[in-house]
Amino acid sequence: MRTLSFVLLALLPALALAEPAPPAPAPPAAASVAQVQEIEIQVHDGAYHPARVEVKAGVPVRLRFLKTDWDGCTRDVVLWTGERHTLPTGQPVVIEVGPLSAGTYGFVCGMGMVKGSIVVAP
Ligand SMILES: [Cu+2]
Repeated sequence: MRTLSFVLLALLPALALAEPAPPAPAPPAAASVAQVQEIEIQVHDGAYHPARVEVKAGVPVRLRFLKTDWDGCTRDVVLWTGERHTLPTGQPVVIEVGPLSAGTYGFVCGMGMVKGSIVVAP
């Protein structure tokens, strides 16, 4: 019996090593089907967090603004297109921007005081 225990103990490390390797990670989805760059921007304390986001050109962009304070200054956000959205506290506002070409696109609060930008890399 002593010999058998010894053999089992001796085999344990070998058994652990013999575990099958984890499966290889799946390859990336074919041809970026329905790919969207979703960016969450939190709005509080008189600023956008983050105030500067980076995305890739040509891939649709979805902005998700979430205002978490009651400050009136950032109640509205105005996009570079002039489009204005009201941000109710605690309720995400999703804006489908679509694909952008390379460049920098700004957004501001309703008074043009608080600024944020989307930097689109080629
Ligand atoms: Cu403001």
